[in-house]
This record gives sequence, C-alpha cells and structure tokens, in this order.
Amino acid sequence: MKIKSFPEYEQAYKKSVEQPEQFWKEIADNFLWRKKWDKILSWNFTEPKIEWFKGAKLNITENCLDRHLETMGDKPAIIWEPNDPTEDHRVLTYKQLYDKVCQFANVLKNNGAKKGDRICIYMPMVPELAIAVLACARLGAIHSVVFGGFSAQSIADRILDAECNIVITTDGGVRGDKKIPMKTVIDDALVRCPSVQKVIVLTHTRTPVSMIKGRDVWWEDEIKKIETQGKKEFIAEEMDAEDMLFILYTSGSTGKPKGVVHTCGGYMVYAGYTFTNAFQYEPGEVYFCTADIGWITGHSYIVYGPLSQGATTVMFEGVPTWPDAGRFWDIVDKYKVNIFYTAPTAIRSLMSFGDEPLNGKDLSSLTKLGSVGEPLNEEAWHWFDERIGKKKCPIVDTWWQTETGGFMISPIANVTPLKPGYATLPLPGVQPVLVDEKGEEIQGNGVSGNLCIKFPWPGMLRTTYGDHERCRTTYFATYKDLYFTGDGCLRDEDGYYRITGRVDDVLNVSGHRIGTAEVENAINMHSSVVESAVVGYPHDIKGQGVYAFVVCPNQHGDPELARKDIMMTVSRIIGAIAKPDKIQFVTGLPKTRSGKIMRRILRKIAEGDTSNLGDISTLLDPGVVEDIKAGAL
Ligand code: 6R9
Repeated sequence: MKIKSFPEYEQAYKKSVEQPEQFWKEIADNFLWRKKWDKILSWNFTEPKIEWFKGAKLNITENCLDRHLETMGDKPAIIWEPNDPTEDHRVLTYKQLYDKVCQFANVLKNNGAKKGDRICIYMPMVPELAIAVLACARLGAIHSVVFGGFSAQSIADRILDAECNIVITTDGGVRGDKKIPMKTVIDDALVRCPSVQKVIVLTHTRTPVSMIKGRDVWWEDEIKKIETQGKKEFIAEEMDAEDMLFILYTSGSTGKPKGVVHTCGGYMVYAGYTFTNAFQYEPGEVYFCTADIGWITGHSYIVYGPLSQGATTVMFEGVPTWPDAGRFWDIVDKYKVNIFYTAPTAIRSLMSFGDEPLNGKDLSSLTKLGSVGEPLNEEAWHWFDERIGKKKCPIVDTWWQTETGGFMISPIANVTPLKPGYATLPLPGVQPVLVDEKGEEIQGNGVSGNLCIKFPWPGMLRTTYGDHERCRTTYFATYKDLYFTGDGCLRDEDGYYRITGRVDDVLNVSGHRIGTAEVENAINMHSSVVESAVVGYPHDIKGQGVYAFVVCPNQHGDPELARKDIMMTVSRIIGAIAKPDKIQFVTGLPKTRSGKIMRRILRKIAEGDTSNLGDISTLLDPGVVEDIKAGAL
C-alpha cells in the first residue's frame, strides 16, 4: 500500500487513472473484510450516486482494534495529554482500548442503542471521546460529533436534523484556563429535542450538573453495570460497505450547516491509505495531530486513519498557548513525537512568540511535519521548516475537506519534492481539474481556476443527511459531471497545485469553516439589528477575520456596548468561534437596484483597499459607499 519513491508515485498515479478499480482493489485488500465486495465501484455525478465496495461486509473497529490485538496488543494506541501539564497523562494500549470500546458499546446497547441510530457526541478531547466514537461504530450506530465550542442552539439544530436518540457528553470541559459547562449546554439544547431518550454523562471536571431522572445516566455507573453483568466482549455489528458510518456537520454558502455523510467501507480504505502514504507511517512511530475530534481532521487523522494502521496517536486536551506558548514543544519532547500535524493558524500564532518558548525543548525526535485547514503561507512554512523541523523534516501540506474524507492533494513525505506554499500534487486516485466560470476545463500548466474533481474516490461524501438534493445542488450542479470543491486553485508551470482559498461565501477563520450567511442570520436575531453583511478580511494569525457591517438605526448610547451585545448574540446562536472580529455600524448596505448586496465592495473596504472599488454605478444609492468608507475599522 505504501509508495516509496517518486517513480513509484508516478506509476501508481497512472494506474489509478487507467485502471481505477484494480488500483483500489489492491489497496482495499490490505484491510479486514468479513466478506469482500460484489462490485468495486458504481457511480454517476448527476444524481449523484456513488458506491464503493458494494456488498462487502465489515466493521471498521475490527480494522482499528481487533486485527492488531495479536501482534501489538500491548503497544500504545492512544497517548492522552491532559490540559493541565501537572496532571497525569494516560496511555491506552490497543488491548485496553479494545476492552473499553467493547465495554462502552455494551453500555450503549443497554441504553437502547441499535444499528442505524444517530448518536450525538459532545465532549472535550478526552480518551472517552475516541472510545465513544468507536463504540458507536462497533454497534453500527451513526455518530454525529459536535465540536465542544458550539452553542446549545447549534447543537440542537444538529440533533434535530439527524433525529438523534442518544447524547454522550461530560459534566464539563477545560481548555487552557477556560471551563466549559458541557452538560449544562446540552440541557439547554435538549429543551428543543424531543427525540433524545438518553444522555450519558462522563465525569470529568466534576462541575455540578443537573441529572434528569429517566433520561440522564452517569457513564461510570453504566460501566459498573456491565462489569457486574460480566460482559467483556462486544461482537461487532456486521456493516455493509455503503452503510453510514458518521455524519459531520459543516458550513456552506447558505445559512444552515449540512450533515456530510460518510460510509463504512470507502471511508475506512481512504483514511488508512492516505494516512499511511502521506506521512509514511512506520511501526513504532509516535504521531501527534493537534486537531479536535469535533472536526474531520480529528475523525480521519486522530481516530480512524492512525488506528486502522496500528499507529500510536497522541490526543491533547488543551490549547497551544497554555500554560505558555511552548506547550506543543513540551508534548513533542515528552512523548518523543516523530510526526507532528497541525494548522497554519497555530503555526502563525506560535511564531509570534519568537524563539523563547523553544528554549530547552528537545525536538530531535521529529522526522515529519504536516499542515491542514487553510493555505500555509510561505513565511509560516519557512518558520515551521527551520525552527521546528530543523530543516530535516518534510512538510506535508495536506489539502482536503470534510466532504473528501481524507487527503486529496498532498505531498508524500520524503517522496514528493516540496515547494513552500503548495499542497504539491494529487495523491494517486485523485483527479483534480481546474475550470473557468463557464465550467470549461482549463488545460495545461501555469493556470488558475476553480478546483473540481472529475472521478470518484472512496472517501468522498455520499449525501447530505436527510436532503440528497442539497448534496446535488451544492457539489454536483455547478459544473456538469464534476465535484466542485468551493476552492480556487493555481496550477503552476510544474503542474504543482496551490490552493488560493474559498471562492464561495465561506470564511476560513483559524481553519474553521464559517458560512457568512450563518453569521448574518445570527447577527440579525439581535433585537435592534435591521440587517447585516459579513465578509472576511486578511488576519495575521487567523488567516481570515470576520468583518460585520451592521445596520442598527435605533442604536443609541455607547456603540461599544452594542458591539458586545451583538458578539454575545452570535456566541449564543452559533458559538464563540463565529464571533465577529470587527463590527462596523452603517446607515445602509450597498445594494443593486434588484436588492442584492454588493459584497465585492464590502470585501474591498474590509481589506482596507478603497482606492479602486470598481464599478458602483449599478448601486441603488452610491452614497452609502462613502459613508461606509469613512467609518471603516
Ligand atoms: C480538512 C479541512 C475545508 C476547506 C477547504 C479549503 C481549506 C483545508 C487546506 C486548505 C489550503 C490546505 N483547506 N486544507 N486550504 N491548503 N492544506 O480543513 O476540512 O474544515 O471541511 O475545510 O479548508 O478552503 O475547502 P474543512
């Protein structure tokens, strides 16, 4: 399965285009199937309908756990580093993780869970989060993990959309010096969610919580019951390759987040194949991905990818800058991390602290570095290369999306020649194309356009939960017979790919996808707001910041207080991650005669570039532009 040289890469790539089914069959043969497939692939991008390994039977947890027990049962599967460095860390070997997953799958079953149920998981980065995810998969229930930073309202929307019957959470969470009352947030969400029958609560921070009779149970009590019943094993449910494995909500151009659906077989093959290849994982290496399991990066590259390959994966509860900006380097030093995978926003933030936090930290164990979430600018690339990798570690800049399930355009460590700022070349099995506004393919090199993919890959989304039409219109209707990524991209003279950022109304703030319409809807909920428009602007650390233009005619008194109220509203409705960085009160928004907001103008103003706003003659009232320019922040 592993590509070891550049000629091998070229060969594999060629094969993946000319004989895709044979190519993927050989990769899929490296996994454990209870029964192999009837058909490798059937597809069309019109409906769309995509099926990989149809008829095959498997359980992904047998690939992540059972099959490793004999050869490496005593090897660490998860190393957990707590938020507070003075507290004890935890190590779970493959055998221990297997036992805990079986135990918790039994707990779920005792609480009424069965194959096909949707289960919402809202937990901080503790080992039990990975255990809960795997226990759902073992039982055949579909997990929907919601990131710990989302509000009660956002959680409720997600629970309602998927009609979840069980929620798994903790009393509280802690990140740096901030405490998050997770169970209380869940209680607020559940006021609106009649489908939820059971809430399983792990004790973590011992924050006081209200436990509702008949609905809420403690994780620890439920485990005790399993122990008394003497249940140790949990026979994994047999899943079809195309049965749903999980739903993960992500933002798009419209107001409502969509539930991206991944299925068991293809996703497993793709997560394992990409992990092993891009990072060239070797047995015994310690791998540390700094993402949260609430995002796709955590699903594919903390849990499923690494575990399916028998890797040791480090899970970190805290934040990079607490107790100080040397925390990541302490962790690398402490566990002798070999592969370190993080995000540009973290790199830029740590860069800003200078060299001091690196003093006395032994980073010599590092052999490979990775980046994900947004474009890695050259300055950050070089800092990462020089200060962290000491110029001896390849930087694997992985471009991919929630919808793609795994890496798409990415270097293969020590195989692909690198270029700072570039995600380099597509992995074998991935066929990118650039298209112009009309959807015509742009051939050749030294060109840019909208990035599409023209052939299916096993890890791609199958649908958006409960609304297949939305999946079609969002990804497959913009350009005929192509999957549209929403990203702009440059292919340089050497055929190397550089992602230039979203071309739709999606912002990328610290690597988090945020829909501008979602933020506008939240701002407009505030009682004195008439309307608003949200755009992104370049931000040194976050990549993009959120700039809101708000029409608030009856706002009297201190504008600073009004700003705080709006921030609070967004926090309550979406979550703190979507809070605007700048709020400018305006008397009106620049609209065309047909009533469309001209975002192009607002973007320019937010970027601080007001010299050339282009043609504004189609505006209903060009005068508002002068006012907005004058008040720009
Ligand atoms: C994995 C993940 C997807 C969007 C994607 C793109 C941006 C991700 C990138 C990158 C440049 C990279 N993105 N990786 N841009 N270089 N290496 O982040 O998924 O949260 O769905 O975001 O992130 O704009 O379209 P997701």
